[in-house]
Amino acid sequence: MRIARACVAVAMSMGLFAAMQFAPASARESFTYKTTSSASVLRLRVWDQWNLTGAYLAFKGTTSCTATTYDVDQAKATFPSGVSGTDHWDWNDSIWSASDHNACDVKFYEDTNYQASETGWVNFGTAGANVSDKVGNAWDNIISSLRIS
Ligand SMILES: [Ca+2]
Ligand SMILES: [Ca+2]
Ligand SMILES: [Ca+2]
Repeated sequence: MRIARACVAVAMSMGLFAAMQFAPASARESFTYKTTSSASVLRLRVWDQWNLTGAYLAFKGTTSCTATTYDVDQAKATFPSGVSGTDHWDWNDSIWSASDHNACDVKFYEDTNYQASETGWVNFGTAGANVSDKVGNAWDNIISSLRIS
């Protein structure tokens, strides 16, 4: 009986492993945040995988960012989470890469509502980069809010 149970447990764990191997790269959904409904100027994209892959959050405004960073152009105090069908996603602590556009840079925060540690202003450029390459891998899977300027 013990052996049979062990076999079932092994079979189940192998099945789970196989399911993980063939699961889509990301169970998250992509979102676009606009300062107004007509906003079309891309300012920032953040991704849930390395090298600008997976699902993304996009941020758009009606203008490019202003040249100065003290006047913040756009911000997000919390990231989305939820359920869609059988997928559960949570963007909190999930950003791995980013690109910024139209004169924008970004500042990341460890906690929601711009709390705890912050990165300072980072220029990812339109080609983008991994967060770990710009500010160190301590910032992988930790970002919970951001500002764009
Ligand atoms: Ca930039
Ligand atoms: Ca966090
Ligand atoms: Ca600005």
